[in-house]
Amino acid sequence: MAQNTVEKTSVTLLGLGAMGTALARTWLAAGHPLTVWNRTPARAATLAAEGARAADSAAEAVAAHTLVVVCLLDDESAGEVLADVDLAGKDLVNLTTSTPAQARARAAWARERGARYLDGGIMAVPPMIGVPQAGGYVFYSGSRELFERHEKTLGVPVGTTYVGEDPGFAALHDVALLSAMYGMFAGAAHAFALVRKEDIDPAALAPLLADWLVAMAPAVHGTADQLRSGDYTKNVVSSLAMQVAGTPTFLSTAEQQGVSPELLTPYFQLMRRRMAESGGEEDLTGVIDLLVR
Ligand code: FVH
Repeated sequence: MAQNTVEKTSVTLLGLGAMGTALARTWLAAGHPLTVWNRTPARAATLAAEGARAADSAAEAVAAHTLVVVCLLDDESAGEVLADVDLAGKDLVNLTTSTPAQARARAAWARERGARYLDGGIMAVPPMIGVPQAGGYVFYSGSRELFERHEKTLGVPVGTTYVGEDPGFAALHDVALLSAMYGMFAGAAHAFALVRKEDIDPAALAPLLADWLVAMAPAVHGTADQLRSGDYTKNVVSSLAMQVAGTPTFLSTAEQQGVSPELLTPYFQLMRRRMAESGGEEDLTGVIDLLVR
């Protein structure tokens, strides 16, 4: 029988929370030698039973392999865990959620300690890890060379999307997409609130809502096109004037349904301000310029 002689890159993983554990299992399943460390040792023991090597300290885990992946709660915990660890010559991949400024500072910090650095922003929840059809991926930024060297290994748990040499860009893309997600959740919360006291099954509204959000989502391409051209009247489908004229309907409906308008009003106020400043012929894109300080 033919032997599989392709050597799999060894991985050190620090942090075995819900996400770290999910990542670890995919590397183990794919045959990558894996050394793990976690502050609470029981979590490392569970993975040791599944084939990982559990190190007694973060320093011991980092010493084991060149590729070191960190998936901790936040930048502060990453700083604490790595504080006294020798990182010289290591390829440090930090999947801990950070701000762009934290990621840039952590990249400089790693460089000072002799490590190469890649930052990652995970666009997935743990059940999506190891399930390619779930559509999750990780944004990476920092050294392109480092990304390309480890792309295959990093792509084992979930897809990879490289967004540039600036180490802060992965975090920035991560937070940008998640911010849009919260806007969507806010809108959905308002929609469910509107029907809450009626004889309307939320389970019947849900697919209508989901389909509508999916149908509207491609509008972002038009927004991007207008931002690039600087012409916010380009290919306008629903003018700002028309949309501002519609806002009383939304506010009155909320009032009639006994629903607070507090999720809607900030956006409506921005729409009105923009219309007052630049007229109503353009699209909603001008609101973006009001947000940028
Ligand atoms: N889980 C999710 O849905 C999201 C999806 C998107 C990406 N995030 C980010 O991933 C990072 C890790 O998240 P997680 O889900 O693994 O988080 P937890 O299950 O809470 O595990 C946290 C791990 O961090 C360890 N830890 C926390 N503080 C310290 C510290 N001061 N020193 C050392 N380790 C620390 C914790 O250890 P323990 O509590 O088991 O001892 C866990 O290993 C995160 O950035 C998300 O934003 C997840």
